[in-house]
Amino acid sequence: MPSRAVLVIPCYNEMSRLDRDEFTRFLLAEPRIDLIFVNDGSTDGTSAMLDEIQLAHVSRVTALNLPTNRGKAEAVRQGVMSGLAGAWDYVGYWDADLSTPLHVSSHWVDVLDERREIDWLFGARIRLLGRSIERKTARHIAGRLFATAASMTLGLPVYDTQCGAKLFRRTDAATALFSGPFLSRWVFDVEVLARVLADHRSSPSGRPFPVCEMPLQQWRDVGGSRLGVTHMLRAGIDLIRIAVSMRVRARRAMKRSVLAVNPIH
Ligand SMILES: Nc1nc2c(ncn2[C@@H]2O[C@H](COP(=O)(O)OP(=O)(O)O)[C@@H](O)[C@H]2O)c(=O)[nH]1
Ligand SMILES: [Mg+2]
Repeated sequence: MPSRAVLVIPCYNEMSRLDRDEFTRFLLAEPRIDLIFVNDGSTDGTSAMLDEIQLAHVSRVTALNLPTNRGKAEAVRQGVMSGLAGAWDYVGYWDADLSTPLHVSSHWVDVLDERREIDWLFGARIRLLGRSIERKTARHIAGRLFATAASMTLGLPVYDTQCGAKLFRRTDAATALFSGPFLSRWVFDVEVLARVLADHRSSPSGRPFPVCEMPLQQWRDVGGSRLGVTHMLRAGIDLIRIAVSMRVRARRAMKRSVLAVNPIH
């Protein structure tokens, strides 16, 4: 039996941006991949639009509604929890503006099928000759600064934590990872990596790190982003909060292992 996957699409006031025809084409062309749209308390007609899409594809599309706007992290988390509770082999999340084309997810399902040692695939927007990564210069620079800071914070050679396209294997570890709310509304992908890293360090099996970044052939900055300067400042502050929480968690784990070795203290 072929593997089945589901993509969570977080939507906040996406009525004018959501390319309904493209989603329909994808559903018809790719029977292995279903969709869960999460309406993040939108105030435009997003909710009604998602209900219509769901009605047109009842067995393939779910539309969840959050009554108030909770931010991308919580919208994704709610959708992912619902995906993990289903029977899909792989769960992912994908930005509604389709900056990363949907057909990429088909290739990623094949990769997870073939490479059993990998649990996570992250899209990476790397500008190289022969690829089409279209990003405004200011956003490219801000994005690269943030990505470098995130990589240093995590101590991992990750290139692009913030690409809105991710797919992962449904495992108990993944379920645990999404069971608690994220600290940050936007840079939760860094938290996801921090949690995967903590899991990996605590397992003595010596297996390879289970995350693989997938350089994209094509990515375009779709207009209408509501991510402004204040969000970017907030992202910086959130990165510091994540770094502090990683330290606290590592210190606690170290204390636990010292107590386990030397129970008298
Ligand atoms: N701006 C914004 N986007 C949200 C929110 N909740 C979910 N999203 C979704 O997050 C994804 C990325 O949003 P976008 O504005 O394109 O951000 P950018 O591509 O990082 O500039 C889209 O699918 C949005 O619909 C929210 O509270 N605010
Ligand atoms: Mg976008």
